[in-house]
This record gives sequence, structure tokens and C-alpha cells, in this order.
Amino acid sequence: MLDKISSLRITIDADLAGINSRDGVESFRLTHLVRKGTLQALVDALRDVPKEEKPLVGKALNDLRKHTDAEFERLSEQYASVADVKSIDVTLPPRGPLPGSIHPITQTLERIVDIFRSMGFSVAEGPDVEDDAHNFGKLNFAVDHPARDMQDTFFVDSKERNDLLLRTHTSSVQVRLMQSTKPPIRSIMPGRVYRNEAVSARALAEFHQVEGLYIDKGVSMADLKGTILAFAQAFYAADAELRFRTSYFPFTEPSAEVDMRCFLCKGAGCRVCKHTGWLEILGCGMVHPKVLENCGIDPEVYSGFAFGFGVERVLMMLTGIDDIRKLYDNDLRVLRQF
Ligand code: 2NL
Repeated sequence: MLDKISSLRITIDADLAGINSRDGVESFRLTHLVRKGTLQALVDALRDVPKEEKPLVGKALNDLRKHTDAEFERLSEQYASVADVKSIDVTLPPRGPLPGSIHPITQTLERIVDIFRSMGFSVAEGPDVEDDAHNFGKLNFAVDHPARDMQDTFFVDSKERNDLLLRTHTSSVQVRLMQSTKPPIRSIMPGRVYRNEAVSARALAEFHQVEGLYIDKGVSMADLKGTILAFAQAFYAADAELRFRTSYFPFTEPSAEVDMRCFLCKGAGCRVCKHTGWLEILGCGMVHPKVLENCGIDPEVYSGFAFGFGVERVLMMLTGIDDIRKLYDNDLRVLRQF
């Protein structure tokens, strides 16, 4: 048995001396140090050694084990940080830095803001957590209007108040502006809004909206149409062509939805316009006299128009992206295209 131990020591030392790579360290471990390895085989054989020889043989084996472990540790460390030279292709081009970029929604918001600024609109902001009065009440929503339903609005749990919610449109900012400012008012409100909706290819529970408001003496539907047309020609295409369809919103009277002739197929019908030849781009109307009054503006003296649209929808139309969620997956294959 002592002979076997001496001869294994010679083998182990020879193997150790031959190690010159990380692979070499690993194959040494697999030969000698695993459960089915050479050392364990001798440990198992210790069972059959006569009792009186056991202390001596045991000590010899233990010495060999310690020696092997220590040498193995030393070589493991030595080769740990050395990548196998054969796996490096020195002819590969360098990877280079990965620069970040502005998110497509932010880029779109910035373009919209620039265009309205050039037409004399300022930019207003307000809180995301609103109260019922600013989000609904002052905007002429009836107390039993379905938008106030739990299904459509996220309400905020609060011990002190029971009328807090996440704003469902940025009109709440316009209400604050009307309350605090004497006309003329000419402002847009870009911002995040929240709806208690199931997320799908067409809808998110959090998205972005831009609303606009223009209040002064003698503002008319003609001003509304001219402003929207100027925006569409600056934002979509110089030859943008619009049609106004009558519609209904609680906060405007009259109200309209605006369609633009499809910029892709020029009206012939395609996937993006769902073969109608028209794309719905926004909703608008003349601010309801009751809304003006609720916000402290005399409807006998002033009139105004307002409009609103969703930014994600605009971007989907412009790019042909068919699933709104792709804008928020942070998939670099999508984001790098902007
Ligand atoms: C849409 C339509 C619209 C408004 C928003 C508004 C705000 C005030 C008073 C009157 Cl304070 N109107 N905003 C008016 C018409 C339409 O949005 O489809 N949005 C996504």
C-alpha cells in the first residue's frame, strides 16, 4: 500500500509539472481529485489495510492528499485569469461603445412641442395624481358618467381623502391653468395619463397625451380648423388634407374628430388606414361654456377651442408599428431604429 502511495505521488507530480493551461488544470482534477479519481481509490483501499498498519498508511495518504490539494489550488489560481489563447480571435473588430438615444416617445413629444411653440403656444404641466374636480367635475362630466367608473379610472387609496385619482387625461392641467390665468391662454399640455384598461396590442394602462387650449375674445371654429391644419402640415406632411367629423365630448360643444387622408396610400386604402383611406389624428371642439364658467372664465366674454390626442397612437401611425407594447419592451432591436 505504501508503494502504491509513493507511485501515485510520482504520477501526480509528473502530471502537475506538465500543466500549462486552464484545461490542463481541469483534466488533472478529473483524473485525481473527483470521487472516482485516483486518490479516492486509495482511500477506499484503506479499508483492507491491517489495523496495525493503518496509522502509518493513513498518514502517508493524508500527506499526499494535502500536497495534491495545495498544488491544485495554486495552479487553479495561476490559470484562472488566463483565457485560452486559442479562443481569442485577434482579427475581430473592436466592439466600441453603445451610445444611448432619446426614446421614440420623447422624440415625438419634442417635435410636437416645437411645432406648437412656433405657433405661440406655451407648455404647461400639472400633477399626475389629481382630484375628481379637476379631472372630471369641472370638465362637465356628469356624476354618473361611465369614465368615472372604477373600471376606467385608477383611484388612490387615502385615509384623508376619497376623491384622489390618477389623471385620465391632461385636461386637468388645462382646468388648473384656466383657474389661475386670465385669458388670453394659449398652451399645450403634454404628459402621462392613466386608464384602468387591460393591456393589449392597442391599449396601455399608462400612455402619453398632448392637449391644447386656446382661449381669448372671439376665438372661433375657424381658428380651431386653421391651427389643427397648420399642425398636421408641419408634423405629418406639407400637403396634409383633413376632414372634420362631428363627435361628442362632455367638455366641448360643438365637438369634432379629425381625420387626415392616409399619407401612405394617399387615400387608396392600405394596412395602416385599415383600407378606409383616412387616419383619425385627434379629437377637438369649442370649450363648453359650462367648463369656462366652472373655471372662472366668463363665457359671455371669452371663447376657446381645445384638442387632444394620444402620442403612442401617433407614433404607431407614423411607423406602422402594429403593437403598442413594442414601444415599452426596451428591445434594442426596436429602439435602435429611432
Ligand atoms: C381625444 C380628444 C380632447 C379636449 C380634449 C379639453 C380640455 C378642456 C376643455 C375642453 Cl380643459 N376640452 N380637451 C377637447 C376635445 C378633445 O381630446 O381623443 N383625446 C385623446
